[in-house]
Amino acid sequence: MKQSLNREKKLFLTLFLSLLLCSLFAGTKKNYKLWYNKPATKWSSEALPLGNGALGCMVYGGVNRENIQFNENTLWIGDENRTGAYQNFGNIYIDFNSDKKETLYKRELNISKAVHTITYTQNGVRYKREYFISYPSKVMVLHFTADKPNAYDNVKISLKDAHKAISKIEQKNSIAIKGNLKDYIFKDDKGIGYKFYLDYKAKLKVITKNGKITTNNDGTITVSETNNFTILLAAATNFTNDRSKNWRKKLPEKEMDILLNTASIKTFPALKNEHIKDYRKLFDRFDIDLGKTNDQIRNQPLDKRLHNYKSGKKDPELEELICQVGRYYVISASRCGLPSNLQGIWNNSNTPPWRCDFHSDVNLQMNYWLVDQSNLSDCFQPLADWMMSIREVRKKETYNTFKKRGWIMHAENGPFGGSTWQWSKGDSAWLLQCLWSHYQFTLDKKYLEKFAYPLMKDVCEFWVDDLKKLPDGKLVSPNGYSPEHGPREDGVSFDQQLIWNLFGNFIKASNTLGIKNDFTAKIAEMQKHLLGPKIGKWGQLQEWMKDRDDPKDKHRHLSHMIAIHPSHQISPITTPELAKAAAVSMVARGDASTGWSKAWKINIWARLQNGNHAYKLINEFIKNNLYSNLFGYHPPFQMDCNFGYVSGVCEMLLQSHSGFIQLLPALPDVWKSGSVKGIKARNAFILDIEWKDGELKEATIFSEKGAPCRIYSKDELKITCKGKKIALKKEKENIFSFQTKKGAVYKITPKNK
Ligand code: FUC
Repeated sequence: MKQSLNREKKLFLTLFLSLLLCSLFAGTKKNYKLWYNKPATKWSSEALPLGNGALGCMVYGGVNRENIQFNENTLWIGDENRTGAYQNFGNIYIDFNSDKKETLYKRELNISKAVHTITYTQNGVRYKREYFISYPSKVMVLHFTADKPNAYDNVKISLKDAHKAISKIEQKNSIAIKGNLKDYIFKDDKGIGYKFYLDYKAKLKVITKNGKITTNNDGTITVSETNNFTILLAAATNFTNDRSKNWRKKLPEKEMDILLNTASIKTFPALKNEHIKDYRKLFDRFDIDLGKTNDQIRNQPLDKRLHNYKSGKKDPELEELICQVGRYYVISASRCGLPSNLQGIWNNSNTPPWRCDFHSDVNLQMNYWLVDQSNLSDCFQPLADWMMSIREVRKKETYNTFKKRGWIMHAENGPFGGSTWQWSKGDSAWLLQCLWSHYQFTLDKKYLEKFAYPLMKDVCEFWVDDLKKLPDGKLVSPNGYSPEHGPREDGVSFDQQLIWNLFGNFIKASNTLGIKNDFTAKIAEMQKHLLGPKIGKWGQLQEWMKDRDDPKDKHRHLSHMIAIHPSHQISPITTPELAKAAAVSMVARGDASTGWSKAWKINIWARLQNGNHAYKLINEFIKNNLYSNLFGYHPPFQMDCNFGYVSGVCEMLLQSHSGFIQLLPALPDVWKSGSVKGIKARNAFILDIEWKDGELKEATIFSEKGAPCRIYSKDELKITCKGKKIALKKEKENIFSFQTKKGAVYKITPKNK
């Protein structure tokens, strides 16, 4: 009796405490979840991704057999002459020695914590699996528990290599696969084998508190008589992004053992807390609220929710979730090593579509548009590192082919600078637009000096040597190509707009670094003479120097729109006539297209300040270009569109490309009231913006570096800092400015409210 009273007291206390906690955190951070009530059967559309930037995996969540396919982001074939292909690493299989039917199955990826959970009941036992890939501990962690003793018996764990290396037992509780890609004959489209091969190794370690571990002759491990075991996995190659070392270092086998041993000494809760704390430092910086979804729709599994959305049901929280999932992919795929490729870091094939490469005629750039905007600047560095590492390879091929200084690339690129398929002359300038933009968001001068500036200078040199003077004195790119579209000829808008952008940014960068010399003067002069954007016979923005655009052309590439997004040569505020022409071209191209093209269109319509058109594309993208695991598709699966969607949403809520900030420039009617917190603007500002009934309610600006702030607004605004009114300087019609202090927060409200 006394015992049961005590139990009741305890129960009451627990309930009270959890209610208290719920009310404390209600309305603060949300737990974004992707959940389903059946295991995945298809890799690209159903399995769910985890990653720490280097290691990635896709989880199927099968009940009697778990399948975890994994990658390491440097496992590539290729060389300095050819793109090569990103490779599958292998699979972990766990056979549970049970074929009973399960009930109450749920698999759930919590992207607020980057933890994947699977729960089910089988034979009266409640089972739970928790998986994550830790950035601080650099290992994959798979943890298995059950609520009855000895619930796991005769569970067989295997590690299978995707290149046929034999699985071997090491140290009585570990399985390793180790190989060199030369053992695997890879031939490209022309039947030519690759000469450059990397060594690789993956190793998993099994730990159990109270169970038995036995090793088997076939290189597998069996776990028995326990209700608690953990699998840890580390994987690496001998790749290093250093050409002077022939791209190779020693295979870090010892380091892998140290990682596995260190992690195995920590308890599972300690490993998990360390991982969540680290992940949330990045993820929690940005929050978005686009409206409320009704409970009935929200409480459905995600596949059903997507189905409902397709049938026309409103689900603003799903639109929000797709934003956050894009950020989740960035944190999982771009924290170290190589940049995000066409599939982030996830790939289950040795001959993946488009080699899973660094496609530079729009796709790689799109992967990085959202990074600074959505407050993940720390995840940008892999792109800058890769650009730096391939520099000399690119210079060599460019010189051998064109006898010009500097460097350009073809559209398909690998980690060793091998670049194939079509020459796409504007691509390197386009990537440098991303690198310059990263400086603008962070004002990190050391980065500018070390990475962006020297690379910008290289590519400026190419164009100084390559540009051709027309009889009227205009400078054009000779024999250019509008990706992947039209004839090769002089003065294509793609090249012209990118060179204008590169030259202008180079001048700004030189001024920032206090560099003034003959070369900077030459670039400034040449920029003035570049052939600029032209309006053609049907009022369109011309894609080519010749007025040859076909109004029926529906091509997915929108290369003549770079001036609007991501560049700023054209905007409705600064160049309204050209912006109108761009809208004419965009209407003619239509809305239907591949995933990434639609995502780019969201960004372009946002820049054209047409929120309702941008939203139309958001709606169509969700309906037509997302698998039920939220991977975007071209088709096939291609992650650029997931990333482009997020930057599109950011562009609808905040723009800062033309030297001033504009709040809510393209708010669609459907997002009546809402907020975004932690969105970044150029000049190192972090903003919270709240709107109500389609209008700005309040915003705050946090100034990271104390830069001057310019704001564009048709309505008069009141700006205060710690309650004190800030005097604003009117610079031009609708543009006013004030000097910020480093670390200060400024509150903005409409004056008449
Ligand atoms: C570009 C696009 C294709 C595809 C490929 C990976 O070449 O034109 O549609 O997305 O990249």
